[in-house]
Amino acid sequence: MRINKGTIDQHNEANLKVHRQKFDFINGQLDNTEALIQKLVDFNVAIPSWALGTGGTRFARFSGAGEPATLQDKMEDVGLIHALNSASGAISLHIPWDIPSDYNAIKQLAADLNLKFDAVNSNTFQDQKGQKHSYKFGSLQHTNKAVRQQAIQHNIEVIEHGVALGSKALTVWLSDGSCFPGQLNFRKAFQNTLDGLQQIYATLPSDWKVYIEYKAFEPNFYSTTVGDWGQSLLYANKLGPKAFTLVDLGHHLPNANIEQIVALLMMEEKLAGFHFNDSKYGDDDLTVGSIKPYQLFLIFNELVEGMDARGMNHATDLGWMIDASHNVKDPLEDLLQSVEAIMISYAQALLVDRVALNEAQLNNDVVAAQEILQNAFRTDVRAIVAEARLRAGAAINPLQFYRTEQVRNQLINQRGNTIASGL
Ligand code: RM4
Ligand code: MN
Ligand code: MN
Repeated sequence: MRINKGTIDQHNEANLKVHRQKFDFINGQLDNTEALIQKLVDFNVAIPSWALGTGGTRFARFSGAGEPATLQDKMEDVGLIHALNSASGAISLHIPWDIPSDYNAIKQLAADLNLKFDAVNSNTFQDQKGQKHSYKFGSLQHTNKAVRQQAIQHNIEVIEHGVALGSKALTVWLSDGSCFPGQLNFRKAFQNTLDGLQQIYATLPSDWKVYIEYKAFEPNFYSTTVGDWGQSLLYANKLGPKAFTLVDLGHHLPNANIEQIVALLMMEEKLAGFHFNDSKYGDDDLTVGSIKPYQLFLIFNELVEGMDARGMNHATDLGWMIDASHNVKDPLEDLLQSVEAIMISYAQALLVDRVALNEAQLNNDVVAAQEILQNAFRTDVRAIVAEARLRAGAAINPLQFYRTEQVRNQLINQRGNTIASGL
């Protein structure tokens, strides 16, 4: 289904008065709101194709209704989100889950929905039907060269799909590792993986990047061959200038200082970008900002500081994506909440008084430094984010629109109770 622009206008008219009061109030307290709004208008976060269906755990999956069954449906869903928030203008595909049967039709659909194709993702963590060799004991790390070769070939094919669609990056997340001590020779596993990544890297088009995603554990529970940012950075440095480290917020051991990791990766010019989500324990893939909003703000604080120090374009120089899974929420509502949380944190980070913070740091004024950060974090910027949406032609309150217009019911009427492939 497509959202009617007239219905958005009606929604905005109905919400305008209250919105104006809130916006005028915050605008009166801030300087330079116009520049801030423009940055928010420009900022977009890609949606992964696998986050549009209900997810599950290894215990159960309680499927929703009206979920997308095809790549076209998934794109339509991202189009819906983008129409409502004007901040989700890209979709990230996972191969082979999302192989297009007709590239031109898919590209046309993307153009109609005003969507771009973000990074393409390879999958060597599952065996596919008819696949010759199993990935049970890893893919690029495997002790058997034939398995490694198969995984390399798959990644090369993913790049080819991406080229046909206009993507500019390959994201490699490997589940490779081991479940028990002694199972694996760490050094040989690393070297095999590096060798495979080098062969994949060699086939990257000149304007492409490869993102090396790390993850502390799961599905392997003893060691992971790209287990942390240090290992990812080793690979990225050895591969060359087109290779970068991707930070998925849920892929760290508890209490890791992610904002510090981000600052140092940027310093080394090796930060690829993000898979945003939130978590309490592990790779929980919860709604962004639902558990640790202050951490999200601190990450954006480092991002803004680091990007400005290098004169980077906030909107385009790093890869911004959500990587979440929804077990108990409507996936589209969850994604709207996630994008909103990202925009809020970004806006708050833009409010940080950098000059004053720098001074506080130079003077070792710990109290002032904390006050400066928390002043920004405790500013209610929601009306500014809504104003950016309004100016971009989207809805003042996307979630309210989604519920009032009963978008999910409309999707159910259209699609029925389809079972989709959420993770
Ligand atoms: C992994 C990782 C990858 C994603 C898969 C589906 O945990 O986050 O980014 O491609 O899940
Ligand atoms: Mn991820
Ligand atoms: Mn993950």
